[in-house]
Amino acid sequence: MSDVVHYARRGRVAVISIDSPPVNALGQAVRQGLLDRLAQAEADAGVGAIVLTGTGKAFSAGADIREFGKPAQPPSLPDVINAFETSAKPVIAAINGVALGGGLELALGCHYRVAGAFASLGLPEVKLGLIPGAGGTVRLPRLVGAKAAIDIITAGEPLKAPAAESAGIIDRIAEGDVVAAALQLLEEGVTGRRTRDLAVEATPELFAEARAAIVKRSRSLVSPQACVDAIEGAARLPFMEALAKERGLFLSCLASPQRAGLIHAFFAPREAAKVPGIGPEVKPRPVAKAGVIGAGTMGGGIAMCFANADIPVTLLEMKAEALEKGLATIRANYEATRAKGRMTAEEVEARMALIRPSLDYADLADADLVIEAVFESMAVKHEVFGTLDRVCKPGAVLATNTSTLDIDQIAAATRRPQDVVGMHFFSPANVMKLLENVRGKATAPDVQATVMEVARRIGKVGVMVGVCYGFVGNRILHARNREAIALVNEGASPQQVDKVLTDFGFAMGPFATSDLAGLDVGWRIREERRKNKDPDVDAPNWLDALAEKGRFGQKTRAGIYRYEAGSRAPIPDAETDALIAAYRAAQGITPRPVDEEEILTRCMFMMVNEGARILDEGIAARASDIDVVWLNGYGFPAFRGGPMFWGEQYGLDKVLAGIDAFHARLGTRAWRAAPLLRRLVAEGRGF
Ligand code: 3H9
Repeated sequence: MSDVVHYARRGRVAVISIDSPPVNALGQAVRQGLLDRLAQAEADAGVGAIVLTGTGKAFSAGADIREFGKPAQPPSLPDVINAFETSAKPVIAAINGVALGGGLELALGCHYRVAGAFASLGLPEVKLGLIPGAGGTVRLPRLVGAKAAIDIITAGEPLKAPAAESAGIIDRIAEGDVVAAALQLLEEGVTGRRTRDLAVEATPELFAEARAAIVKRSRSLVSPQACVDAIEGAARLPFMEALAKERGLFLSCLASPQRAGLIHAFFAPREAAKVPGIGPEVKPRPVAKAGVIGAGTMGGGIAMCFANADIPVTLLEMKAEALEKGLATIRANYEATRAKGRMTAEEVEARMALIRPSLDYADLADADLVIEAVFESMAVKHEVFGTLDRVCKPGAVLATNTSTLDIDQIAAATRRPQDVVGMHFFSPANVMKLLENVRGKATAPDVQATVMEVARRIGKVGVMVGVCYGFVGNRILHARNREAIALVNEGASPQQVDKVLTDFGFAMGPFATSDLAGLDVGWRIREERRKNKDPDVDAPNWLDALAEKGRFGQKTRAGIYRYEAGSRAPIPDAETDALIAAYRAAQGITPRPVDEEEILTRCMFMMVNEGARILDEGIAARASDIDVVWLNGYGFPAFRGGPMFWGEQYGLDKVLAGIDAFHARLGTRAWRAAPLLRRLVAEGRGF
């Protein structure tokens, strides 16, 4: 008999419980166990009713995602759920924790549902490029109506128990023990009531409206439309036919590359959390109090991350005026959230109270972690870290938010380089998910464990990387942007390049992104590097010419594009075209038509090639870590899985052949193939 599904008798009630840690996923053994235990309960003449529950934190997180893409093993989940629904004995789902995907579908097949107050319930399949495939699109509309079902299923966001109760998904919230509440319901004399027997409420225009809304929201994705198709099937077809239609749509989504990309995007951050060489025996240092130096946009955003996670944080500035300005910005951000109804006035005050303003380094003496977010200059960083070394308590983690400077050089300003680490947040820090943690040569293992743990606590996706110029994210960004500029130099327009990349799925193209970030930033850095006779810096080009004219991007309403007052929509501009034309003429370039295929492959191959170098140098531990950086920090389309995953799907041999061809044609240093890529292709392996 199954050891992942247990059977116990409570008087005349059989309690079937799923016990498959960590999340009670419904893999083959669990599915078989469920059927066996149901048969046992049905055969047991002393049993009058059945309660189905989960052991541990979860009721069930749904289908075992690791089984997708492998040959299907019977029994199928829809068959298991149908068996529970058609049982002659009343079946109550006692939802003790998360009930997601197939887990919720299983509960929907039960005759009644009781949930713990902290349970969360949802059908998140759409986030994995799927639709609910075990009756969710057919049973949920019967309980909540087609409109609400479309909203819940196409958003994929879980509902807390109270919301699930008011929507009609669950019958009751348990005050205490959820199995006891299910037994209580049975004592009240409930009998079998099947979801399949209910009708679906839907208006005729609902489905067309839903499809149109989805096109606006997520035009590149296949599965949200398939969800609507399946729910429409539920409204129009008899129950069993609707189930068959759902199954067909589920299987076609399962076979899609979008599903593969999104499931990679699901597992990759969980892998990234396991830093090679930092096993579970390395305990993170406790962080009860944090400090942030610099109350600018970055520092203020970082301080908010800590306050949001209920961790008191000291925010240090050198001048009272800058401190007040920083605090006012933080308050304004919280007030904006409150205005949207997502925070109460009390919560705003509670968060503000967690941020302790200071003008004195001595106030950082008791901080467990200090993050510096001051001006990007090695001299300034040295001064800050020298001071931190004097004032901070022994064992405090000293972190820098630098995006360009060498962590090892910064650490050299202290007598405790083992405590120094990079924590590279992305702007706006309180919003962006990525936290690129950077280990220096001397960074202690428990300091690395600490910053990964802090990432988790403040709700970020943490990735550990090594030291190099730009680390993982910006290094690939620079390589990709340099190629985008080269394409324009040769004859493409900025809007053409941007369109190819937004059609690929990026939220914004490289040039629109540069306008958002500000052209002045890169221009000043390049000017500085040119002054210092840096051999790697490019000669001045049309982007420098734009910046020289004061066209800094969105903030000056003109950059590569121009912007109408109050709008962020980029409008192509003749002045930019003229500067590009002048640059081409000065360089003796005759512009040529550049097609979409060339734009896409040159940008993408460049990313894969730079990623392969990063991997070979050990800057990233795994290809999927590079994907995590780009998925969470740079708006890479999740359904494509990240640049390295995309490269593998495209075929590394084809990527290499393309790189070699570009090298033969364009001859630049950047187009030399990464040795790792060549090795892998020769060995017929992937990353
Ligand atoms: C589906 O149900 C299809 C059906 O409609 C139709 C079928 C026919 N499978 O996230 P955590 C692993 S599609 C396999 O760190 P938390 C996870 O990788 C499914 N493994 O914990 C990790 O492993 P490791 C729809 C899974 O507490 C460990 O469990 N369901 C699954 O922060 C702990 O996970 C979903 O999309 C799974 N389903 O969050 C739910 N789920 O330790 C996906 C988790 O080796 N899951 N793992 O790194 C979640 O959203 C979160 O994991 C959950 C727990 C909220 C449950």
